[in-house]
Amino acid sequence: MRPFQMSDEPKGPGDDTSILTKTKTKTQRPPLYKVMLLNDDYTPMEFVVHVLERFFGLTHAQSFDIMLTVHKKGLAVVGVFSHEVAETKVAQVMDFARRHQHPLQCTMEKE
Ligand code: TYC
Repeated sequence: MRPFQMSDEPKGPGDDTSILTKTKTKTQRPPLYKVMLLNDDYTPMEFVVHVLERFFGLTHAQSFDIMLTVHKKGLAVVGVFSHEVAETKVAQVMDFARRHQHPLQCTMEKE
């Protein structure tokens, strides 16, 4: 038997009825959230530095720099996290500040 029949062969442009499809798999990245610290007139600077070291794993120098940025500019991004981690950080900071009776505010915002 012959390897193919004449009727199997494409005879000209557009005659090949086969359809090529390509599946492009899009990797979904989870949305990220900025966690921000807000300035106020009452929370002691050392307390803010301590919060940054304790809950964000920053060094003393990094924490001091961020605290000063918040103090001068009104707010600063402390870190960028998944929704769940950002929510936990905000809750930890707000709870810690409240327990020490400081008005420190921490918020999150979609990046
Ligand atoms: N402004 C405060 C002070 O002068 C210090 C401060 C810094 C407070 C950062 C909040 O997020 C803050 N004692």
